[in-house]
Amino acid sequence: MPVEETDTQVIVTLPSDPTTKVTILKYGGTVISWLNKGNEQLWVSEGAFLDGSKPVRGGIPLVFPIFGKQKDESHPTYPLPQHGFVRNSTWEFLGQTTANPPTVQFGLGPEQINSDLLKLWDNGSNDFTLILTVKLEAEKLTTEIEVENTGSKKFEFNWLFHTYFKIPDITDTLINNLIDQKCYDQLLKEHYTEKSPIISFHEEFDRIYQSIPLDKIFQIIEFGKVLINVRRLNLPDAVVWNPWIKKSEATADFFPKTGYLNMVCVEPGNVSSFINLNAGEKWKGGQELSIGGEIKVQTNIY
Ligand code: TA6
Repeated sequence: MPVEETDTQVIVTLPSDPTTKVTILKYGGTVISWLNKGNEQLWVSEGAFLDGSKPVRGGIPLVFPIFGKQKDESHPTYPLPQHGFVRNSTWEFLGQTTANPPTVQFGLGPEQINSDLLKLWDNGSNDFTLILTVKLEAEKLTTEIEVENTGSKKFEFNWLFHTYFKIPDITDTLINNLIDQKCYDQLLKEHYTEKSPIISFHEEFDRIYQSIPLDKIFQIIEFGKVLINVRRLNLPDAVVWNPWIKKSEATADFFPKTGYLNMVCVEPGNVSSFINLNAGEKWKGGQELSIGGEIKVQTNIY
């Protein structure tokens, strides 16, 4: 069955290959599994809560209307919890939009959001509709979001797909095509230009790469082989994160504690600035995740 709905999940299977499927938890609209020919591509903590009690630690949590924690006390998103309130709200399954490639949609509006959380944003005065589209193809998963301002006044927001990729070993993992990009290092609290032709990991890593040309595709590489390609659709930024040892140990739902060795987050978003949406306007952004292929060096590394 190409699309199966349970009380809490929707499972989409590729008609041509029953071992290729994607599972979306209605809570948070969180993709919690992407099997490509039976091989899991996403990392989910063994301590993740899948019962709707906490945002999922892993998969593809959704971040809106604020990335991180707002530091400007005067900003309407200041009172909101880290990463906003859509990863901890239950989305409505809207159904299948196309048969091949199988594509499904989920919707979220103010009425589905915890009222205590909703009123933290502009006193609950913003009206909006979010539509999440998940498309499954052979060797490829695309997730897109459409944000519509259905209210009578403008608002501004961040969006991010907080994608956790499953990898064999972070110490053998490289990410390319970020050289010469401006970034904000969340650990050093500094802005600088990335000088490494290829990113490698040997400690906690938490950088927001900003205003990257959309033709830049990030490749997660191991031993000269492309594991995953990350292409952004209308999302200028990307966060790269690995919690490493201390942060993993300090994060209650992060299990096993050695799990940092087997995951890396590459998170397409619009987080270094806000998207302004006037009443009646719509905005769209997405990520296209594909498997394998040739290494493409898109930067001048010589
Ligand atoms: O995307 C990276 C990041 O902002 C890190 O700074 C870290 O906080 C991570 O998100 C996880 O955040 P969470 O709220 O899910 O624990």
